[in-house]
Amino acid sequence: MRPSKYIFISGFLLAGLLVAFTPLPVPRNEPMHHIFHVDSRSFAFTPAEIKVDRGDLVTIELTSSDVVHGLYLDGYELEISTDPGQTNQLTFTADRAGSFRFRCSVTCGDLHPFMIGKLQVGPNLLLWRGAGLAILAALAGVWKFHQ
Ligand SMILES: [Cu+2]
Repeated sequence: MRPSKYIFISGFLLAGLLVAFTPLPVPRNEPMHHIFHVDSRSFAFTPAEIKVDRGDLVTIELTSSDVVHGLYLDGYELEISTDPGQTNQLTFTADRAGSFRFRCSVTCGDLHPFMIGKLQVGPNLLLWRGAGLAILAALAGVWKFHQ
C-alpha cells in the first residue's frame, strides 16, 4: 500500500470520528411552555409522538376515551393515570435530551404492552450523525472504486 493510501484512509477515519462524536452547537430558542393534549384509548396514545426542545416546560393533559389508562415516561420516571372522561395533568421540564418512551402504566387489556409513545427532546442527533456517516461511507466507496 502506498503511503498516500494511509493518509486517505486515516482521513476518512478521522472524519468519521468527528461526525460521530463532535458536540454540535444546537441553535437554542427561549424555553417554551408546550401543552399537549394526549388522548389514551385501548391501545394507543394520540398523539403518539411529542417533540420539544431541551429546557422546555412540558404539560401533558392526559385523557381517556374508554378505560383507566396511565402514562409512564421512561428516563424521567414520571407517571400519571386518568379515569375515563377525566383529565389528569403532568408538568415537567424536559431537561434531558434524547428519545424517551412513554407507555401505559395501567394494565388495560391484551395489547396493553404495545401501548407506547415517544417523547423526542431536542433534535434527533443520532439520525443526523447516522446520515453523516452514511455519506462518508459512500465517499470512501467512491474513492476506493477510483483506485
Ligand atoms: Cu394499558
